[in-house]
Amino acid sequence: MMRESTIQTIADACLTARHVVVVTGAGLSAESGLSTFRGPREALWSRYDPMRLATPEAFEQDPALVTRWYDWRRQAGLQARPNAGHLALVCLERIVTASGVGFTLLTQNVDRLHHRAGSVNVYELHGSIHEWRCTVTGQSFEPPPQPFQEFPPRSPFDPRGRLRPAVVWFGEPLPAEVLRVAAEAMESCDVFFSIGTSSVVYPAAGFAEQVIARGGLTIEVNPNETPISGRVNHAARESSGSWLPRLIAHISL
Ligand code: BJW
Repeated sequence: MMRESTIQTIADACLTARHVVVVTGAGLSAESGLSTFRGPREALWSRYDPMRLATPEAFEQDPALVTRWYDWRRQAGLQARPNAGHLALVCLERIVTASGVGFTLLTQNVDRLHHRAGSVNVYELHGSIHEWRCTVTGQSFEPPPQPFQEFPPRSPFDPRGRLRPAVVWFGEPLPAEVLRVAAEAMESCDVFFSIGTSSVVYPAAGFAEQVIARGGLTIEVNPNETPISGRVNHAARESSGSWLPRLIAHISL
């Protein structure tokens, strides 16, 4: 468990920083009951083959399977509630911005739990599972919460169209505006948190290295080791739902 004095150092750095940037991954939502992608227990893809489900090729080959899986995850997301980690990040944003420090939250998660918790300056790197897009017109919308009745769902925009989740699959570009915000954030960031991500999927996996190269303070929160663990200044081998509230207690003191 990370020492209180180390957490105090990190808390002080947040209040004197120019720009605090947080990158989150599926581990942050694990304590809301949502499965992670990789990792020892309950990982989504230990039961399903990712290459069959999260690529444009998989959707082309078996759109029924892919959309059924995403609708199942959409339902799970709708029933989940933000956990102590999400709420602590809301507090962090409020406290640092009140002190005149910039704050940007870049999430790889598609579950919208940061928004529902109350985070404001949050950007979705990999889209949202709550938005679905027409394969013909490219228009997207938020479907009603009830499960779809057919797979793949019919598009309301064009009779020839089907719906796919507006998420970013392997080999697809991230939203241009979000990439621009992320690039700017990396340029000005002097305190960087990597929370609940295995740090293997790019471009997010490369963010920590950019901050390290510029001499910023880097912190990882993850019960397990990742490729960046040995590179960051501080690695908290703890769950985000327990470590982040400890950070807030030190900032609020
Ligand atoms: C806890 C916890 C607790 C558990 N508390 N922690 C450079 C080098 C090599 C390859 C590439 C590269 N650049 C691009 C690539 C290719 C590719 C890539 O990265 N491949 C790698 C696998 C090698 N990247 C892409 O294709 C990206 N696109 C792109 O770069 O486009 C360029 C382009 C430009 C122009 C034209 C065309 C293309 C797109 C990547 C999209 C990723 N999509 C997915 C699916 C999204 C939809 C969905 O949700 O289904 O995103 S894949 C999946 O992985 C999902 C996640 O967001 C992402 C990351 O996973 P994450 O969040 O890290 O979760 P896990 O499960 O891996 O880890 C959870 C962690 O939590 C674990 O470490 C646990 O220990 C921990 N944990 N409990 C704290 N309580």
